[in-house]
Amino acid sequence: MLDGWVPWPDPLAEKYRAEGYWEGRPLDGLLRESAERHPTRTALVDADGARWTYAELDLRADRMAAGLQRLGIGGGDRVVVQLPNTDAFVVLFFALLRAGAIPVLTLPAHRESEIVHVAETAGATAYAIPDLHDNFDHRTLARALRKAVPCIEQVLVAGDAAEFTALADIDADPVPLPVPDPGDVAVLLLSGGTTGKPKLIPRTHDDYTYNVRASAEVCGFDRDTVYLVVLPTAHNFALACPGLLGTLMAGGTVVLSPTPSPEDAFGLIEREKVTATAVVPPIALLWLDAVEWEEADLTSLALLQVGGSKLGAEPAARVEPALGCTLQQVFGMAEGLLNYTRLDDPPELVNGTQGRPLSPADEIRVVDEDDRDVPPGESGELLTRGPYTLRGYYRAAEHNSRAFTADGYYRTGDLVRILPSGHLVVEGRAKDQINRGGDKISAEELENHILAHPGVHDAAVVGMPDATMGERTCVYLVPRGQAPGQRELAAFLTERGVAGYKLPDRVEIIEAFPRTSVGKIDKKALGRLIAESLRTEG
Ligand code: J2J
Repeated sequence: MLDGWVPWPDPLAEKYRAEGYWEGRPLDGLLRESAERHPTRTALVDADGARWTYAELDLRADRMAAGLQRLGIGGGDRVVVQLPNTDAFVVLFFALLRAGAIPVLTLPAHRESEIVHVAETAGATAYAIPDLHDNFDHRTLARALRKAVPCIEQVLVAGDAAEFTALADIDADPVPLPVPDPGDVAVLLLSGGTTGKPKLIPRTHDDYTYNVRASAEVCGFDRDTVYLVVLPTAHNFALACPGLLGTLMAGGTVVLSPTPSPEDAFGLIEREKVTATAVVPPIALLWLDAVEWEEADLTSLALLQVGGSKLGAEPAARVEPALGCTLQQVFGMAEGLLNYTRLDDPPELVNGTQGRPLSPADEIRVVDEDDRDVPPGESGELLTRGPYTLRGYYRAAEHNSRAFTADGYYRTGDLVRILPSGHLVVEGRAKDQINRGGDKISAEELENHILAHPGVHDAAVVGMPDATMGERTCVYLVPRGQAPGQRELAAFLTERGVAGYKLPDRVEIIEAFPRTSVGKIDKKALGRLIAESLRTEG
């Protein structure tokens, strides 16, 4: 059993088992069971049109699992996985589970700063990468990682492995595989983060399998579902809500799109007769426009899930007429709780809310700053606990004491109000985070990097409103001598190994920060200041 994670208290775990939320099945079992049920159906299709049946995918995972064991990878080892939307991700994900290892899922955009921290925190022994992706050589990052984190013993590469191990060579005749305790951690997901460093989210076989199964039910996934993976496979939304795992559980077909661009995605929707997909609002907006000029047949598309940041009611109402499919708003989090609008909800709820909790066992509270429940219908911070919501971040005892209530509710940092129907409307955010079109940026983490610049005396990162992205990132700097401009700062942060999506969109110089009555930087005032500047600039 992995140490350093916080399990559910025994009475709750027993309740979730007794009430059938947790079925005691290993997460990889969803592929095994579908392979047994319909071995010859198509499980996976990549952008180039390569196809794998369920039997083929299942066997590839078994063979790679045996190969991983031969390399000494298994037994609770943590493996940092950073692979783009390719079959290599899918096969490795199941192979790691079967070998008894724990995938630690990172995004292709992450760089040295994030990967080193994640590998260190996870105590990872291996790192899986593509050779080149998006003009970036991940093998260079792997070399830096091995220097910084000596516990990384192996680097597994999809493509040209250089001095490392090629994923294609990790192949051996299937061997009997260990059977995991379903109550144990299956996978570690990355949190959007509100603190100086990203946090890891432990998800167990029981809880994640339930997350996938209940999501697939609510979204009506079945063997006729053809799901297009548009967001990174490593993102909880595209992976498990219901995502690629929900599709495989239902016996449908997963199609991998290399990017969310209309050129790639629309072409695949037409070619593979895709029925469902999930995107963030900026992509939804782009697609709504792109139907005007992209000549693709999208008639197969029945469901567009949109989540990750708030979708406005106006574009929401345009989805069905423009794309000819049902819209589903999803307000989810890698930490657990998922809210979905239901497929038969009336338009005012589908377009105007962010859905209602997935599970009857989800417990939610909306509280004021003193943790007191607000009157029904009023706005406050959302707290939640339930059968698929974490009880603590991995190896983060000190942070956990603040991020959870004494009775185990997770403080989401989201401001919501609840309608009489039980649907939630996201009204804003109490956490110090920027949501840049679904990409989450911890203000504190970015500020810490910026403070290392010699021309910066102090820094405060705030969101600024943006029509497409919802918000973008603005940093207010109090200079020390010559303050860096936006481009210099971007180069400095890139050199430090910060992911590209975290680079500030705008730099503002200020002599001194506005302060709250207790002397903290008044970020609300800074947010108003930049919003006002944007308005006057028109
Ligand atoms: C407003 N804010 C939202 C929404 C997430 C499905 C969908 C999304 C995520 C995700 C996910 C929002 N409107 N519709 O994991 O499975 C903001 C909230 C939330 C945070 C979680 C999934 N949907 N958000 O976005 O872990 O602030 O997960 O707490 O990346 O995104 O971010 P993340």
